[in-house]
Amino acid sequence: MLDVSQAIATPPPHANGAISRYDYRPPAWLVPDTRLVFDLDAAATRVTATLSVTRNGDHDEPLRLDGAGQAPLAVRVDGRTVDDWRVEGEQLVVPLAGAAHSVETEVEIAPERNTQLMGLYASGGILCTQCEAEGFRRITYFPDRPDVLSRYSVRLVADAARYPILLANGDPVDAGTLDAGRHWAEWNDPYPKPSYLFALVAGDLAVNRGSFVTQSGRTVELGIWVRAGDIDKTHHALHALKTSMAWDERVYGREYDLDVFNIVAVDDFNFGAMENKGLNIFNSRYILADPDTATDYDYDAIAAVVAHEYFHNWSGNRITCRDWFQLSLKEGFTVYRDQGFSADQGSAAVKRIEDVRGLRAAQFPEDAGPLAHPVRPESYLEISNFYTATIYNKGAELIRMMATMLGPQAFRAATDLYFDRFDGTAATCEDFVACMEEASGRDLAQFRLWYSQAGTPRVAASLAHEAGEGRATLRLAQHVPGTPGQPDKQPMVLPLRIKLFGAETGRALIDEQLVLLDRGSNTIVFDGITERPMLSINRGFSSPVIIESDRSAAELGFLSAHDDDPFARYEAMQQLMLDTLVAATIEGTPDHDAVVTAVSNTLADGTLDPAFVAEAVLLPSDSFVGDQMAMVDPDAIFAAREALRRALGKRLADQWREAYERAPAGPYVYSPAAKGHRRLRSVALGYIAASGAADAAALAFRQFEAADNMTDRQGALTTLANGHADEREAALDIFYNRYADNGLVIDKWFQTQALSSRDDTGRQVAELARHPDFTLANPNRARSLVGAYGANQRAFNAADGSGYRFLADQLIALDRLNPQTAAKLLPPLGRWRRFDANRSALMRAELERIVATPGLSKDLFEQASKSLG
Ligand code: B3K
Ligand code: ZN
Repeated sequence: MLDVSQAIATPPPHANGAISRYDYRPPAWLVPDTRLVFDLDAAATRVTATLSVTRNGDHDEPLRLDGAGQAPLAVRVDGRTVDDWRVEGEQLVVPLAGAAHSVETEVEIAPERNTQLMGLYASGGILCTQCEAEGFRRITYFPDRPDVLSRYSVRLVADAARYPILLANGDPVDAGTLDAGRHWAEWNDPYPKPSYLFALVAGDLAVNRGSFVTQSGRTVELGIWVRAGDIDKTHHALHALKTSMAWDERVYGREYDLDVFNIVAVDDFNFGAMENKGLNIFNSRYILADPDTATDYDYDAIAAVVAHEYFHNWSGNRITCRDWFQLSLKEGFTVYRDQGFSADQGSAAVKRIEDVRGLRAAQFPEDAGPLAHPVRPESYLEISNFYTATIYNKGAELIRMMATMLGPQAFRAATDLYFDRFDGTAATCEDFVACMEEASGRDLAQFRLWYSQAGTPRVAASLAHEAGEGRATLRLAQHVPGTPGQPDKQPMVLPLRIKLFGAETGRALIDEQLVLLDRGSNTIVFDGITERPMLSINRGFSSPVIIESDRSAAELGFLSAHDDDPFARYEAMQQLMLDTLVAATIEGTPDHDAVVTAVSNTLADGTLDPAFVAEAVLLPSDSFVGDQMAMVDPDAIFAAREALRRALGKRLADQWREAYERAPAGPYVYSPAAKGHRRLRSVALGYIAASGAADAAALAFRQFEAADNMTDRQGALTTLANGHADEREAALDIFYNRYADNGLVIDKWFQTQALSSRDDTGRQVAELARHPDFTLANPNRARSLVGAYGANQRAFNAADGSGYRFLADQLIALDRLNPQTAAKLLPPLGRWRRFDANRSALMRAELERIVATPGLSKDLFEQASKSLG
């Protein structure tokens, strides 16, 4: 029997200076109530904080308040100025004699000089905040940890002309005017919350208002706040918010709890959005949309992020995290919830394919590289570095596996129990799993390994058939690869949905079964199988694992056309494409026939949803092919993939033309069916161009010019940007000039060029970095060029190391402004172990240069030093 408890309980060694999850101690002082007064000004904002504090337990510890970058101007205890306080490191330490006191501090901060975009900062004339994870300490002194929950009342004072709108968490209480053109507003949030959920916004904003009547009949006032000129681009977000509110009532029984819910969009934001209680603050790219400027992908992402932040009101705000090691408690669960929401808005199959594609693009490489960490990490230097695909997306897969094992009814009972039991508290991942167990009666002891063991499990699956006996034998063996600090792993619990199909008739030989692989290996025998069976495994991607099966190209081709699970169908096609590309890369002898036949069959199947077809016929990305290989040869992978694209383009020329023309004409509509047609059209256009057809550039340019929406326009631009036709420069210029004053669209202009498959992309990226519109100060812009280039496997890995040098130069410069965003862009340099000696030496040299940079942030230091290994 496996000893799981020991594996979980033994603390691993951690680097000096790192914070360990085993160091958790309850807070020495609690803060039941917090009163904040802000005298707002971009250059100098005065913050007065009055904390009612109570001693937590029997101890004589002083009160320790976290701060960062400011100094106390005054400290008062119970209304009297005191001077026996001290500053230790960045903490303010105040000796207190009694069990309860009122502690008041005053500080002055400078929002306009805050380039890190953490704490209180200025974005295009709007003052706004970002506090998760540890930004509140940059605003005022406070026990800045998620398990100190406090009721906040806030007074905002500001110049009425410059900042006519004053917003904070909770419900508005009162407002009024003052002398000298100033005004004030009071906000009160009755729900105790951790400091990371604090928010305020002051600015000249317009609002798109709506309302929502909750299931118990309360009316909630909704507001989407943006610059006046952007109001017309907020309808989709408002609609998504209302849909999310109804969905959470229906699917999880969760009702909203304040009288108002506000969302503010700002242009300078370190990530997607933030779930501050009653006052979400968003990166404008996840709010603003109209058909002319936003793609279908943008529309989908806006709905998903609006839903995600709204769902946090319960999974994150009403129940928060005890400490930051529990981050996936709120993030993994909330991603799972937003995935369910999006699946319900259109095609669940396509949504699942997109989510798995994302997991494989971001999380699998993380799990296989130097920054691998468990869903519940063991230690960190800088918590901002742990907002990762592992915490979010693998975390969501863990919830999904539990939901699969429990079934819908027990899972809902378990989430009800969790929300009920931990409402108003700061909880742990363990608390969540315990609710899953209690509500279902299922033992999840071994399943908990998913929270503590990093690495993507690999499952070898082989199916044998003894025709005479009518017996099929499935052999499964799992292996979890070693990861940094975790060389040896124990077997995990893998729920695998399995089905068998007959190789001759194609009919189902068994009903779908849920197999739990919880040992190193297992053998499952199926009787009554007279026809030769084919294996459909990990249907719906029921476990986030890598399946290594010995299925032939013929079997994969068959499954790609006939499997009754759409994900399995897609997966069979992907496997076939991967096998073909890996063989072509290694052996250089491409055999395209099986893929061409399978793609042809998929295109010809009139019963399929075009959105599904578009996903199924797309080749795996260069980097996903690279991830399958011990040593990545970016040029060979690129050549193999381009050759296969060309073969598909040429040999299926008529079918691509037919698919291209199939989309019904008419003005833009955002609906699942219309999206599917547009998607397939752009994919078909890409294959027509790949075929080398003489009219491809003209066709793309015609689409570019005729488009009444950004999806078609950007689809055409992407195709043109990959080529050398004259239309390329023309389209890029038209696009730039048309959208010169729209930052979000200019981001697309940069990104499309940085992702280009042309030979000279590296040189173009270097030139674009000198373009007057390029700036590292805006995270979206930095990501659109530097981030996109790092994701372009072939261009970034130019053999002369120019890509590596460019990235390191940009990161060093960005780190001085915004360490959090710089650290996020580092991972492409950490792949050095997977490349040839020349490239890996060049990458290491850049990592070493970064680590040796004087004044480097903790954020970038942690990522770069861990990447060196
Ligand atoms: N909770 C925030 C992420 C905060 C990131 C801080 N570095 C948004 C979200 O996950 O919904
Ligand atoms: Zn989240």
